[in-house]
Amino acid sequence: MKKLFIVLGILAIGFSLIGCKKEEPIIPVEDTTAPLLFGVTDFVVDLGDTSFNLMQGITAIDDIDGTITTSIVVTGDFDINVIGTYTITYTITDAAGNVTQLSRQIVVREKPSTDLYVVNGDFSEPLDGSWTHWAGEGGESTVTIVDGVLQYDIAAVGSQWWSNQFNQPNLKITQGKNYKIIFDAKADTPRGMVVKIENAAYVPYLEENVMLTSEWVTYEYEFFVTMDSITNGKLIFAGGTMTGRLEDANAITTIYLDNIRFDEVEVSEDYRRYRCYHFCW
Ligand SMILES: [Ca+2]
Ligand SMILES: [Ca+2]
Repeated sequence: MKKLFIVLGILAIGFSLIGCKKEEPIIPVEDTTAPLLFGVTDFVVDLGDTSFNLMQGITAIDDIDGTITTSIVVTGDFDINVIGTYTITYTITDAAGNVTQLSRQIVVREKPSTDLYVVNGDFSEPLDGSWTHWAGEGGESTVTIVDGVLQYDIAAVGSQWWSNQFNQPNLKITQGKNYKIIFDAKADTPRGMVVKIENAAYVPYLEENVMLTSEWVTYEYEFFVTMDSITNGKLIFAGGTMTGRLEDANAITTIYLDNIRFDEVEVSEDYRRYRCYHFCW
């Protein structure tokens, strides 16, 4: 009898061991890693910009579930038609319940002015009342509008860079603002031109030497105003002598100008880097 118990006991242990082996569960890989949210960075958007939506540039990826962008839950008040700073929160949950939540601030701001500070920059109107012309110090030139394009005939370069001037007076320039002057230009024969914006004391807010080619080129120059605000700034396209400024740039030729714009713009990263050699703001 004792032996029987022992045998049964051994059998029971044996079966239980076999049973254990058979019942051993297949443990699934447990997902303990939360998904990742991309693109949740602070953003500035113009008032009323209906092309913007809160999911623009936002994605979510999970280690197990893959791309789950469509499962992102966006919370927070937002109104593209009301200026203000909004905090928007993005929440993503994977199938295993791991949650990632990030917030960002979205600033709805007044749209930067794109007013044409320059009047008649496309030469759709006569020059009188918007543009002025001057030649002296040996310079000789004339300006006329032909088919909506300014023709600036240089007959003599004169002794100064400013011996020939095509100007627009009374520009409003405000300290602390960032501007860009944009224009299309060419010359029958490649030639230099000085683009300058100055105050009544001839102090430059912007001064650039431009080498015009025989092909139309759109030129853009950005500048941040640290000097005083003025309402009598003068924009000058000068066709005098370029000696000391540009080599082989004094051709007697015709300069063509069109689509002159002077706009307030956001500081570009390139310009910020450039200016940071001198100072940062
Ligand atoms: Ca996961
Ligand atoms: Ca035009």
